[in-house]
Amino acid sequence: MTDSALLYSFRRCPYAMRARMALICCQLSIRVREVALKDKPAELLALNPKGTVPVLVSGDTLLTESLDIMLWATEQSSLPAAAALKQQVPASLALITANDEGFKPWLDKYKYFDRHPQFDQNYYRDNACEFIADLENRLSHSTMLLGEAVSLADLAIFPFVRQFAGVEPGWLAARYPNVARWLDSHLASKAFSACMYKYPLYQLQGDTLPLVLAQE
Ligand SMILES: N[C@@H](CCC(=O)N[C@@H](CS)C(=O)NCC(=O)O)C(=O)O
Repeated sequence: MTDSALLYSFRRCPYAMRARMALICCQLSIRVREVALKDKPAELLALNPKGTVPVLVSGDTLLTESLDIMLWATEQSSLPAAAALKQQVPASLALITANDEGFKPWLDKYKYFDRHPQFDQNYYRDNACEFIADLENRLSHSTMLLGEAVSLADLAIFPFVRQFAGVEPGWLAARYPNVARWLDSHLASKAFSACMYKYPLYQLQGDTLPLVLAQE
């Protein structure tokens, strides 16, 4: 089934990145449709009325949450890498929830502080750093967040820490060296290079073909 699986994706979206990372680490063969968030194909909106990416379609399976796609990927593969990702799922999910519900909203405010003038940028950064400090503590004891092996938590969280690191280049590395080392190891991986491959934009709209035919 996985040969026919299709992923609607957006290259710079951290949720889509984590889904692509899991699919790549599990070595699944997936067709990718890179969409423009400002001009979403009608078929994507029909599949996912929430209008978000990533979305995965495989046979009767339709997944519209990045975490579900990650878990699905680990179930489709019998590779050791997938087995490793399947370990510590409850611990991974707890950390990912802390990322998505705790860290991510502060990250957005830190990044777009000019849209949130109630406080200054440092205030938002300080709040985001509660989560970063927890990661630093974990990574001072182990190479990856939940031990020595790459877990779902690592793959799901590093795209968001990448965004954090990009707001003020050099700031993270100077204060959280273990997080910076961990982030760099993911950014330097072959899997991440594959994850960031630049696909041409998928532009086919639901009504493109009939319009073309009508003009002839
Ligand atoms: N909970 C969703 C969140 C996905 C999400 O918010 N993706 C963003 C892009 S990073 C999106 O598609 N936003 C819709 C838009 O910008 O129109 C998931 O984990 O897949």
